[in-house]
Amino acid sequence: MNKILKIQIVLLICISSTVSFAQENTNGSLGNYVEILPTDTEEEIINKAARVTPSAKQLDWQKMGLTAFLHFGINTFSNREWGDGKEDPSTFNPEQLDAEQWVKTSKEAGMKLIILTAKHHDGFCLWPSKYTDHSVKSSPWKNGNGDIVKELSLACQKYGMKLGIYLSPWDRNSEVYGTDKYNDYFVNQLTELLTNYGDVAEVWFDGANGEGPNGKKQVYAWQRYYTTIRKLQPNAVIAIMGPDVRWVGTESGYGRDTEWSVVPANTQDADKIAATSQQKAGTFRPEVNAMAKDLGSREKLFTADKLVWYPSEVDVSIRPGWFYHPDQDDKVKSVEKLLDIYYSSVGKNSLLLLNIPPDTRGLIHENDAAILKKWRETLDETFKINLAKKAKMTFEKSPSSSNSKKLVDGNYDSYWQAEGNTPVIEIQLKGTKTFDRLMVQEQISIGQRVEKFKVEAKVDGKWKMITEGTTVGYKRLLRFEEVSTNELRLTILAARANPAFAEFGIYKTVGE
Ligand code: FUL
Repeated sequence: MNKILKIQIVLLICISSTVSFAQENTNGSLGNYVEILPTDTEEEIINKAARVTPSAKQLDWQKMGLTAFLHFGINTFSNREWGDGKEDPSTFNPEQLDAEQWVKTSKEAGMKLIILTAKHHDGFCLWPSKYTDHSVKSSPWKNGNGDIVKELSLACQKYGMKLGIYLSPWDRNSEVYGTDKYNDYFVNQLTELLTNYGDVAEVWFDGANGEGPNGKKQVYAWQRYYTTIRKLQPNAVIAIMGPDVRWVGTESGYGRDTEWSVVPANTQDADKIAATSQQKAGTFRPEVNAMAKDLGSREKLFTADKLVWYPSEVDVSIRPGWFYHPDQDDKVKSVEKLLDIYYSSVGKNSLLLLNIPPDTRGLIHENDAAILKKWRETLDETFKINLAKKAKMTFEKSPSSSNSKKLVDGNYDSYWQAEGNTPVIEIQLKGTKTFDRLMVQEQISIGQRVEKFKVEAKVDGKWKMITEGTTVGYKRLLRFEEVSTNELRLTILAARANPAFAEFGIYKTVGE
């Protein structure tokens, strides 16, 4: 290599490393994990926690807000929740299967990604895997020439929807389950799914781990699975039994009031997640509630040796079961229930993964589709107009900040950052407004910081508290009695560092 070229390369490396160093320092972020040193004081730990931020793929994932789950497979035809792996593939025949209907229905409901159960615990594969005959290729559907993962991926590409894959680690059909060979089998299947179907944005591993053929349990090669995914789909998040997205801990649809996305790293331990996951089959499972009350409080962080950004995903089914059962056609959750779930998941710093199971025809049932449509219309009506859009904001304790427009511009990326930890934002509305919903979003690329806040409205010349809360995170939605005022204020009562806000809104419900 000639000298000039060498110097140029060295210079280029220097420039690019300065650029990334400078970028990291501009907003103070430490990346999506940080080590805690034995010498760190409590104050230093909190300061570090406030500067742990999502990776680029975690941020993209969070911004989706709403995603769809499709539980579909041999269980749809045997009318069961958990198959035993002995099902006859000849029973699988969704004659009217229409992946475009799945995608259109989900898209109209506001979902940005669809996760398909490519293989559930029964081991039956919805794609013609080279590594087993227990798949669509042994079924009468399309004379064994069909591929549901392919149909879904094409439909997703057509309608601008992202694709996610659920591949059950627990496999009750595979003969090699319970041996090392199963890890090869699993990696081979992962490789097929992540190579042949375009971009995959989420890989979902549930925690159920049951018996093998001889009562054996599988020792899963998690790191090997993760390496395969990172190599084949570097932009995919790995959820639940994985390092990027955390199961909220319940299948009820209701997240925590206090939801921290920064938690001790041992929250990611596979054994711990598996222990709290579902252990029995069944459609009504109130026992599936392993939601620890507190994961990320100061006390939890003080005893950690590493902190990670590990955001919460709330998964729930629109029906009592994860799979379609005809006797549940009249048990589809109501619009009111789904609204309550929305406020209690998306509105509490989580992402909502809503299951809509296709039926034996291979279609999302009319009842589910009708409810989803009404639910979306109601949400759109409520959040159509931000009544604070033309407000004038003043920032007490941060007098030099003036750009209040950034909080109401509908653009998450622009934000206002306080100078101190406990700013007060006064909001002068343009005339008197009546509202009963409030939204506030932290700019999480700076960090999740708010620990406690309250909102007051001036009514008859006096400040009256209308709502309060603890964490904000990516998005906090609050519901309260309708109030009319032309002046309100948001007070941050406690925070881990000076918070940054991306958006603020007040709304009046219509038809809720
Ligand atoms: C669990 C599974 O056992 C259920 O059948 C369902 O797939 C749920 C989403 O995950 O671990």
